[in-house]
Amino acid sequence: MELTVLNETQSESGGGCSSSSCGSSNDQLGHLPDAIKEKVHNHPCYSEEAHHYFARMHVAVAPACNIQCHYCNRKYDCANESRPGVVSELLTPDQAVKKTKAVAATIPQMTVLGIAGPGDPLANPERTFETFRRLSAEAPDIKLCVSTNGLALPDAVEELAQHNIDHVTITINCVDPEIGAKIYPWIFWNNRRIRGKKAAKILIEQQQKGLEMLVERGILVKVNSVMIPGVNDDHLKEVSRIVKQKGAFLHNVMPLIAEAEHGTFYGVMGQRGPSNEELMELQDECAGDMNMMRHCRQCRADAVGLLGEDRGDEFTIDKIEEMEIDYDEAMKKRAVIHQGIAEELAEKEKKRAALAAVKVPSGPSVENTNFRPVMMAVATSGGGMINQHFGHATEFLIYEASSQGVRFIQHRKVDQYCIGNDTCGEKESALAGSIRSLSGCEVVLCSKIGFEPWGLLEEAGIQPNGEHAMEPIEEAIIAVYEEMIATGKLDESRVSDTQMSA
Ligand code: CLF
Ligand code: SF4
Repeated sequence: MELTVLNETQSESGGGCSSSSCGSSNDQLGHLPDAIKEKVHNHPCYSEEAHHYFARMHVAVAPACNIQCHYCNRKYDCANESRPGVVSELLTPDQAVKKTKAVAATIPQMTVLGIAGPGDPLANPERTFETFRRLSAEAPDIKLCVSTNGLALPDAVEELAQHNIDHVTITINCVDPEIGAKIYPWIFWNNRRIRGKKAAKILIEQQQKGLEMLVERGILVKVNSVMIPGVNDDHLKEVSRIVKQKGAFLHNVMPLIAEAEHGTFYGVMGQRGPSNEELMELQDECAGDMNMMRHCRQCRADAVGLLGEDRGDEFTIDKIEEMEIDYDEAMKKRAVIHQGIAEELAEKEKKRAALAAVKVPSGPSVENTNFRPVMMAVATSGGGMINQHFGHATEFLIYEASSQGVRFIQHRKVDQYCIGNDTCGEKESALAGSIRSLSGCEVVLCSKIGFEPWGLLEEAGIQPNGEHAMEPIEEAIIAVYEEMIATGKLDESRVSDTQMSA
């Protein structure tokens, strides 16, 4: 048996295209043409692997919106690309350019500048395009990216293409106006407010037209969809099928975030979001039709840093005004660091190829045998390594190991139990919350873990493991899975290939 790291297509087909059978690379980008690989290899949202190494930032230059979604109110970030939370500062294009250069000089791993709100970037075309125009001239080594609800997209495609914007996200929650009317109470179109099914129909037509126009021009399109249980959850499989057919590159199904305190319609009405399991199930079902993004962090419209971290506080307007930036010098430094990451990734790829040739050392009975998949949680602070203390994790990455290999499934947010207040019970509840968030996992890999959480995790049937600290994530998961096989932990679930295919 060979264990490898699966890309989305391979995992979907049940491991049908392994490296040994077709010679393709096993990383997530291995199956793509070179021109597309070039566009996505350092984009943290378009490449799952890149998000461990490269950072993105958003500049909040777009306050207005031309539609209303039931999961948003204007006081909060755009739920297209964010979690609820007001943006700290709205920027002018000039401030946005300064901030981008300051971040790029300070965080050389920053490769992508996105405009994602807090309203809709294309409903604020002057501010959005002024920012893009200046950045494409003054910071040419940064990729530009935009996220939109799609209503104004067809009219903006030419200008997006002119500024070399290679990545566009459209939030498409439905292709049926009946369903759309339950998500969008109104749109603002041709100087009029339009409501109900008629509004949803116009929005859907504009989104689909915009998608087709972008694909015609070779611009990569990612489609975001908000999963709203009981409203569009079943329907999103159809959305996935259609956008794939039209040439979208990636589909990102995100969970609805709705809390009464956000003041959104859904929040106030008690509309629930999906559970981790429901989200995973839908993503798996949609994956039959296209590549799925599973590492989205629903960023704020002013997020800065690696996905999942937010360093925005380091770059407030007053702080960047005081910074002296020599951008030419910064570009040289960035190029060296990017080259170093490229070498590290090439090295990782070589190791993957070597791993693919490793056989599980547990005797002939393992050959031609499948074992049940095992879900494992990982605490990491980036770099694709197991390098975080269990108690410092604010999220866990969830992987599935199976006879076909390792695949990333989702991330789960948690509160840091170790900064909770010992005296008022917060610590216990945060720890209990962390353990609950790992439901379904059998192992948690971290760099270190305290005695108390160790015991509680074991009681919950989750094996803590600190033996693979500072090792690459996939290699460690493969090693743990192989050990579980070799020590007979998966014996009760062993199924022969003949039974599997029957
Ligand atoms: Fe920003 Fe969006 Fe560009 Fe990424 S985010 S505009 S594509 S640079 Fe990324 Fe954040 Fe998810 Fe968006 S993790 S919310 S998908
Ligand atoms: Fe809010 Fe974005 Fe919807 Fe506009 S498109 S209402 S900003 S979520």
